Amino acid sequence: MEHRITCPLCEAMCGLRVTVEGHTVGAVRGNPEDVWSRGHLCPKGASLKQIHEDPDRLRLPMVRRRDGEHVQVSWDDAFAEAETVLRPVLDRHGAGAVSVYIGNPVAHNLGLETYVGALVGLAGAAGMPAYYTPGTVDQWPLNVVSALLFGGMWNAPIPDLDRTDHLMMLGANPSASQGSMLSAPDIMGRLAAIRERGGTVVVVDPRRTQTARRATEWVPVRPGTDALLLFALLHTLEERNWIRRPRHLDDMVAGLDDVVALSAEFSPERVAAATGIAAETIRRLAAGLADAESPVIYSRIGTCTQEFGTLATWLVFVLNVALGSVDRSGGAVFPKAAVWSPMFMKPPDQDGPGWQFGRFRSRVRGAPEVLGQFPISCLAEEIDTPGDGQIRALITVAGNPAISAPGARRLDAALGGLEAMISVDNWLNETTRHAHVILPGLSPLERAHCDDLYWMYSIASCVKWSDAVLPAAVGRPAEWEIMLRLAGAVVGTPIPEVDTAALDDLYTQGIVHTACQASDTPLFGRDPTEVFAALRGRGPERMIDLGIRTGPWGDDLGRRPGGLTLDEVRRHPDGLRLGELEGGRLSEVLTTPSHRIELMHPLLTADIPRLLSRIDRASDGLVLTSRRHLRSNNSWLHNVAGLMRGRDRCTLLINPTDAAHLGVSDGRPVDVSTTEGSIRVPAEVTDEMMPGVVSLPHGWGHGVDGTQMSVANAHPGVNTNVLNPAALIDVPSNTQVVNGVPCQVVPVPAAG
Ligand SMILES: Nc1nc2c(c(=O)[nH]1)N[C@H]1C(S)=C(S)[C@@H](COP(=O)(O)OP(=O)(O)OC[C@H]3O[C@@H](n4cnc5c(=O)[nH]c(N)nc54)[C@H](O)[C@@H]3O)O[C@H]1N2
Ligand SMILES: Nc1nc2c(c(=O)[nH]1)N[C@H]1C(S)=C(S)[C@@H](COP(=O)(O)OP(=O)(O)OC[C@H]3O[C@@H](n4cnc5c(=O)[nH]c(N)nc54)[C@H](O)[C@@H]3O)O[C@H]1N2
Ligand code: SF4
Ligand SMILES: [Mo]
Repeated sequence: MEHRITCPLCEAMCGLRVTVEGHTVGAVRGNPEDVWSRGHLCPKGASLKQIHEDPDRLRLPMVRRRDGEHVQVSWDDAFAEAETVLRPVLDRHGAGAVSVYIGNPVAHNLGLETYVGALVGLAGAAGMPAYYTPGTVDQWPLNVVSALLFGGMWNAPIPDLDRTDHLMMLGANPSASQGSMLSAPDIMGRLAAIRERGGTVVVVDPRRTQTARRATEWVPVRPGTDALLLFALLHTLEERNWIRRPRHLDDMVAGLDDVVALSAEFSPERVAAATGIAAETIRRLAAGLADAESPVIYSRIGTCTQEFGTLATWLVFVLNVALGSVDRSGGAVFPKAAVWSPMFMKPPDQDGPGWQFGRFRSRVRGAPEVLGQFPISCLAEEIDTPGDGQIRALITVAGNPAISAPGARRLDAALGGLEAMISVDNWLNETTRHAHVILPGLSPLERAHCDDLYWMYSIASCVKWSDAVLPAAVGRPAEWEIMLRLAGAVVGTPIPEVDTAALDDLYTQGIVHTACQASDTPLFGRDPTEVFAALRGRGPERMIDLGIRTGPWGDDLGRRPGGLTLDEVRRHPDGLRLGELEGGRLSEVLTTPSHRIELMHPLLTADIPRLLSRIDRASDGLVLTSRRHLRSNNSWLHNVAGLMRGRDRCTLLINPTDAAHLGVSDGRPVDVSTTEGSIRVPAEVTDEMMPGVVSLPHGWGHGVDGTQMSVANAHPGVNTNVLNPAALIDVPSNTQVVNGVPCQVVPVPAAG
């Protein structure tokens, strides 16, 4: 039997065909009929069978015995044990001593994505001070800039890849990542198509990645200085009178002249030394953008997780405005998501017309919150620093912060000291080894899937629903039910006694209620009782039914007969393609107070002096950056043997000039150190790195005691976040700096 599903492993959302004989998975192939991806597939998607069959993947919960060893137990015993460890903390200290860490796979997991909100929502209402996510080692600058400029933190235009004639890309390597905050199947094919139709692709990156190799031009940039480059581009556009002020943006933009005025200080000559890019190159890049019919600039993690991530991300959108490209075909266009998600609502605690920042501070370092979050590196100190409000219990949900958070050593130690730790996770790994109880979810082939968030960043309007390929074992709870159980526990019900069906109704009613009162939702003004009664099913299916039916093609809960419902979407296993990326949507998508794109904000301008002081700063010497690989997924696909074949990927990339200068030889170990820590790793000498910059992949550092990852542990690699300092932050957004970190590299003398 053949199933048609959507791959839940990355933002490309490829359609797959999975054959099954009995309960055994046969082949996994790209689905050529999928309306969205037309057959595209990468090695990760092809390994879903191996992920499912991984003998190390947990099928039963585990509890940690006194001697530290984890043993398998029944679900009843696991829930009882979770209650036993969690309740005393709640009784003694209340929810103020509890926190939650929400990891990356949550965004690709229907049940977790729709129900993790129940856990953090109820825990927050009960007094949990903050929850943590890898957002602050990822896209938080984009969220901040989206909120300020466009009104919603998940509301931003994406490059119209299929129509642009000039794409400038900074800090992104889709040849590995397959696209991020930009969903486009076969993104490399689309970049090639830009060049085939006579267009230009410019890649700004300290590393000549596979993406850069296939571009028209690679521009090596000194890490952390993109904001200087972007300001100098704006400066040049102004100087040459190349700023475009098209009619469609006339009344829709506020503050362009003010930002242009700020760019006066950033001439190409002035930023050349700091960025490592010659003034004439900057002027030529500006001319390339100005000459293009439909230029667009896109940036991603390399320009977020750096010293000036917020300013760089802001300036990308400023330039897209200055080039007249925003909301215009071929430029930076707002996708029209077919599925509405409650995530898109402004959080109810942000009740004013604008966005508030710094409404509360972290206990230990006094970090101001940004969009409700502290830097991820605060988690360790909040756990290991005694006092009122100390975190004593942690729930991790599909996350591996022991590897993914900067200052990783301290966090690893802190996790070991928790009074209660519960992990909802499918493997016994570097983080979950500290958990008193591990509650595993189903494999990607055992659960239904439907994306919501990523359609907000997609190059076409589609909707797809995937039923589970294989049945789950009898009695296994779904992850959304686990979320409800833990949520119920935090507000007082013993975990085994939580009535998940009743709590599901309450939670869904709560969301409906809030959405009916929020002016930025399609439910605004409607009767919540009526809305709830119109929904079908329960759990995540009901949530997605709500999202589809209130989306632009939905049946508006019965008011638009013939419109989409989840039932209708299910009848189309190859998906529904509803519309293409189109400009002309600005007035519909902006939710800023002025109903314009607001380019200026004190949070942004307050950071300009810090950027100016970067211009004349003496060289940082050698700096460390991060990278990804096509055959990994952050920290958790190293247990798939098929993806681990080939040579060691956890190496320090270093330019031949630096290597010669430091006495580093290819393939030989080096000691890398920073103010935070040091590690030993093999060097890979390659001119794909610009001089002065080294690169390590993130997500490694396996082989730790007490883990059950036989393949990963045989190829452990080292954890780059042992090196990335907890205290290095992009100030306005609370984002950790993992690109441009000063480091020393010393060759390890050969033994004997
Ligand atoms: N130095 C440096 N650090 C970085 C980055 C970097 O570029 N450089 N990148 C950052 C970024 S962008 C991110 S997103 C983070 C990632 O940070 P995390 O989200 O903390 O880490 P992941 O490696 O994605 O961990 C995924 C976890 O989910 C579990 N898991 C996998 N599938 C499932 C499932 O279906 N259900 C459940 N319950 N669990 C599951 C895995 O076992 C693993 O424990 O790392 C960040 N850290
Ligand atoms: N196969 C695979 N796919 C993934 C993931 C994975 O681990 N493996 N992770 C997923 C996740 S969670 C995310 S967030 C996305 C991220 O997706 P991308 O943003 O495309 O991330 P990377 O592939 O890490 O590319 C970042 C690039 O930034 C460059 N860079 C570093 N510092 C700077 C700088 O200061 N300036 C500039 N201009 N460039 C810099 C790096 O050299 C690198 O080439 O990928 C997702 N997709
Ligand atoms: S590109 Fe992403 S969605 Fe497509 S098969 Fe690979 S991992 Fe899955
Ligand atoms: Mo990420």
